[in-house]
Amino acid sequence: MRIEIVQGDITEQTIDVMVNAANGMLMGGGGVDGAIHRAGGPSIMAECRELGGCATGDAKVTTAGLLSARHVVHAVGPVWRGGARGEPELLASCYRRAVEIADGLGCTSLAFPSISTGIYGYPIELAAPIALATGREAAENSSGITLLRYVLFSAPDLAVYADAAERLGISG
Ligand code: AR6
Repeated sequence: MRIEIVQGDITEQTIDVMVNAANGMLMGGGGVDGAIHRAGGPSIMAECRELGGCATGDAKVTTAGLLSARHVVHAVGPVWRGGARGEPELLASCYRRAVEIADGLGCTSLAFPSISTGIYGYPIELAAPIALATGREAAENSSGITLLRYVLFSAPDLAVYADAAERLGISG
């Protein structure tokens, strides 16, 4: 199992499963969600409308439209409310569910954005170790996941993830 930490636009990745940082309505929005729906085209939203929303900490799957992926897994991260409202568990659950869903579909690779650390305000220094450790654990418990790629939009965000990876003994 390989873990990659890269800087870039997640919509430009070629991967089995592209993970979206969605909201509970699955109705699109700004940030990475807006970028995925823009680049993927309207078929993804048409499928999202049929899913009936998604609970925080969970994820649901659609096809990937025009993206270079087989599926988009729409994960709903927690809004940061100070950290004592279950945010760490809910964030971990997003990464776990995304890996489980991908594995269940027979996929082997996932690309993640930094869920909840944009509009939802989760401090990235706290989110990065959860994203990396939970993803790694879920992949190790999976039957066939061989690659997790964390795609960070900015150089400072990349540095935070690289630092967290080093602390966790993950070599990029
Ligand atoms: N590729 C990779 N990362 C990106 C991209 C991109 N194209 N665009 C933004 N990011 P956010 P959240 C980074 O706000 O905090 C939406 O409206 C961004 O810099 O996209 O989970 C949804 O509909 C940040 O580091 O997601 C929800 O309502 C990270 O992606 C809400 O935002 C996540 O930022 C979800 O908020």
